Amino acid sequence: MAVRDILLFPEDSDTLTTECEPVEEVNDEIRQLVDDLAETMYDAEGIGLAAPQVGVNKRITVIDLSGPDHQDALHVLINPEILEVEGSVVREEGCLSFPGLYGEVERAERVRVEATNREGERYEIESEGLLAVALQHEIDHLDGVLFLEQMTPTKRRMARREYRKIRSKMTRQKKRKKRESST
Ligand code: QAP
Ligand code: CO
Repeated sequence: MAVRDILLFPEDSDTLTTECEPVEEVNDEIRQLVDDLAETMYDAEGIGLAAPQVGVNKRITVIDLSGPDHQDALHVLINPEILEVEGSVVREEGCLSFPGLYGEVERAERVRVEATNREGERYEIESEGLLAVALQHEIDHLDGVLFLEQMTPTKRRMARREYRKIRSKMTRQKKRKKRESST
C-alpha cells in the first residue's frame, strides 16, 4: 500500500477533466490501486477519492464516511452506474483536489448505484444523505466533472475568487517556509 500524490486544480485540470475508462478486469493491479486510493484518502483526512485525483483515468472511486479515525465503512466502486435518482438537496461540498474550498451544490437526495467491488462482484447501494452526495460527487469525477461546475453561476464565481485567494496564500506560505529553511 502507498499514499499517492493528489492532483490539484487548476494545475492538473487536464487530467481531472478527462472522462475515465471502464475497468475491464479486477486484477491485482486494480486491487493495488483501490488500496492506494483508500490509504491516500485516509491520509488526507477525506471521505471520498476518485482514481483521476491520483492521475489514473479509470472508473474507480472509494468512499468512507466513517473517516480516517474509524476506517470501517469503506465503499469500493469500480465502474459505478447511477440507476435511479430522487428528490433534490443543496449542501456544502469540499474536494481533496481543491484544498480549503467549500461551496454549495444541488444534488439528488437519494440515488441507487450499481458497482463492482474489490472482489469483482456487481452489487447495489441505495443511499440518501451524505452518502448520496458523496456518490454523485465521486461519480462526477469519473466523468471528468468537478464540483465547481455543478455550482450555480453566481456561486461558481464566488468560489473561483475564494479559491484564488486560498491558492495565493498557500504559495506565499510555501515561499516563506523555503526562505526559512535555507537560512
Ligand atoms: C467528496 O470530499 C464529498 O478542502 C469528498 O482542506 C464532498 O473528502 C463527499 C477535504 C461532499 C461528500 C460531500 C477537503 C479535506 C476533503 C478540503 C472530501 C480539505 C481537507 C474533502
Ligand atoms: Co472531489
